[in-house]
Order: sequence, then structure tokens, then C-alpha cells
Amino acid sequence: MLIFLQVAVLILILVYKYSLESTNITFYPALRNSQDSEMDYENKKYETLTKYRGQKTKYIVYDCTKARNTSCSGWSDRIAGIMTTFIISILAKRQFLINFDTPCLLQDYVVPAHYDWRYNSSILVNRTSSYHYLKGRHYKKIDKYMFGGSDFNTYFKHDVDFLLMNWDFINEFRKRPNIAYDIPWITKYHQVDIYKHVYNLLFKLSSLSVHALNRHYRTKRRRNKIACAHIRIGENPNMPEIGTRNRPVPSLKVLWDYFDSLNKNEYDLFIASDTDGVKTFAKERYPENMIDTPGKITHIDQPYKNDPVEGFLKQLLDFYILSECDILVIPPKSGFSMLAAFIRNKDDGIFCLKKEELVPCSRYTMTDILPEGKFGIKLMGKIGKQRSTS
Ligand SMILES: Nc1nc2c(ncn2[C@@H]2O[C@H](COP(=O)(O)OP(=O)(O)O)[C@@H](O)[C@H]2O)c(=O)[nH]1
Ligand SMILES: [Mg+2]
Repeated sequence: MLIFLQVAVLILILVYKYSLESTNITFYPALRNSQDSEMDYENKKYETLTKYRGQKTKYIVYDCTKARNTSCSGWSDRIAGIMTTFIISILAKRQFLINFDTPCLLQDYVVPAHYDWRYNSSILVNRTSSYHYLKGRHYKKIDKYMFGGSDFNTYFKHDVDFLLMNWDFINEFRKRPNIAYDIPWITKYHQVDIYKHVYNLLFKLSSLSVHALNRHYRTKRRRNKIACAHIRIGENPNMPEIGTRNRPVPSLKVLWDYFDSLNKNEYDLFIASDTDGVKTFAKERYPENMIDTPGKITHIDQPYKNDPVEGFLKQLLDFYILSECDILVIPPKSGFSMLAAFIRNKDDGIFCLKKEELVPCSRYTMTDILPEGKFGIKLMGKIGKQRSTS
């Protein structure tokens, strides 16, 4: 029994070490001097890693919990907030954790892939803590620490600092003084590759989600390829969002014309939408080819009469299916499918739905073609006002 345990622990350590080394992204800041040889640098990296791991008794926690009774917004807001919090934790040299239990516990649906981010309230014993609401325009409370180079630990004064954010700032972090020393990978990689890498470093589907994806998607596939579109209409009877920003209602004629032109023996079709009507129309038009996910369309942050847990699984399945499509059409001003495109394995095969046009784009050009939203040009509400950024 003892030998079995020792072998299991050894395997776990090797897997963890391999997962850290096999990632191009350095977890912890490696303090490189210009005179350092590659070898000095590698040694320093190793020392830094060991030192921080041993000393990290302070924490930065992405916090989206029922207990705070505040809105965390939709899936891509949450992942953008997690990414920003992850970067802040590295700059503040603190351990990064996620506390996410609304509308359900995150780890029931996605589990740690290569880094254990699960928060447990036992860390609060004998530690001080505070909560920082930094959603939307409230990020301005810490912009001098994020981009101006001030030391985060003069703002985060407690042992455990909980934060809620929902915007992406990768392109802004690049402008921070010394960022090339603090987090070299931020200066080297494209925003979309950083998302893909960090997302896969943090998350993989839980067995519950894998089971659901197999049952409702993989076993339903009939053809070699799949063409998908995400259609986000905004305020509508399925999702009566409060205070949502205006979304241009896209003309879907170009989409249906394009789907009409695809070889139906070659392609399955999938429409993810916040609106039943769009999906019903597609099912009637392509009855043999359409795939769907079960459950009611629901905003995970504003479920109204719907079951939020069912709604959470539905949007997660929609998100993962969108991330696997051979062809993916994304709408303007929605982070949901843009994030799915960030983490997809193919760079091309994307179309940006812009006004009356389907503009061919790629993982690397889509944020230029559809710049408005949390991953690009942010739509500012007034600070202090509870404006939803759902
Ligand atoms: N099931 C499902 N839910 C969606 C879809 N589009 C939006 N939603 C819901 O609306 C939320 C909006 O999320 P978010 O990722 O913030 O995208 P954005 O508000 O469009 O930028 C998601 O978390 C879902 O709850 C969709 O295609 N399918
Ligand atoms: Mg949103």
C-alpha cells in the first residue's frame, strides 16, 4: 500500500513538473538581467519558482460568489476577469485562486488542468482579508497599479484579497514599465494565444461536463465537419437582461445564404443563440443537419424564471461546441463566441458577422474587425452607477 502511494505521489509530481515545463508561459516572474546567460536565467527561474511556492502565503482570489450578492456577468466576462486577476496575482507575487459558486460551483463543470486554483475558506484562518469590486469602469481604482507600475501590495494590504473584475487588459498590461521582466510572455504572445494557453492551463472539463458533451453533441454528430454560428441579439424574451448595452441586431440573411451554400452531406450545423426564434428558424430550414443542446437559454447572471443550473450547463456546452467548429460565425459586441474562437485549435475558418456582411477573419484578426467589447474597445458606464456589463 505504502509503495503504491509513493509511486502515485511520484507520478503526480512528475506530471506537475512536466506541465509547468511544457508550457511556454512562465508562471512566476523570472527576474532576468541583461548580462544573464541562458543558464543563469534558467537557474534564476527555478529559484524564483521554488521561492515563491514556499513563501506564497498571501492570496489574490477571483471572487464570484452568492455570498456577495453582486452580478459577475456572463461566461466571457468571468473568464476575462479571471485572466486579469491571474495576471495581477503574478505581479503581486501572490497565490492565485478562484472562488466561483454562482449560479453553481465552477469545479463541478470545469476542473483544474495544470494548476490548482480552487479556493477553500480554510485559508482565512489567522489571515486578514478584504473584497474589491473592480467590475466595468471600477477597474480605474487600480489602473495605476495595473499599468502605471505601482506596487500592487501597497493597494492589496491584506493576506487574502478578493477581487471581482470582468474586462480584459492584456494589451494595456503590455505598456506597464518592466513588464518584460515581470511577465515575459505578456510581451511575446498575441492576446488570443495567451487566452488559449492560460485557459487550458487552468481548466479542463469535469467528468460531468464531458459526459454531457458526449451525450448531447458527440453522439449526435453525423458528418465529418460542422459549421456553427453564434447569434447574440441582446435583450429578448429568452434573456430579459437588465441594463444591457445596445447590440446591433445583425441581418441574418447573409448567414442563411452562406449556410444554404454549404454541402449538407459534408457539414453538420449548429446555432448557439440567446434567442429561441433564431434557433427555431434554423431547425426548420435545415432539419436534417441541425444539432442542438438541451435546456432553456438562460443568462447565467440573470436567470429570471429559468433554472440557472440547467442554463449554466447549456451555455457551457454551447461554448465548447462553438470552440470546436470547423467554421465559426461570430457576431459583433459579444465576448461569448469570441472567447470560444480564442481557445479553438484552428486559426482560420472564422467569419465576422458585420452589418450585412460575413467578413472572413481569423483568430488573429477578429478583434480588429469586431473591436467593440470586453476584449477590445470597452464600452464605459459611469463609475459608481450600477450599470450592467452583462
Ligand atoms: N446557452 C446560451 N447562452 C448564451 C448564448 N449567448 C449568450 N448566452 C448567455 O448570456 C451570457 C452572456 O455571456 P458573455 O459571455 O458575457 O457574452 P456577451 O455578454 O455577449 O459579451 C452567457 O454566459 C450565457 O448565459 C448562447 O449562444 N447560448
Ligand atoms: Mg456579458
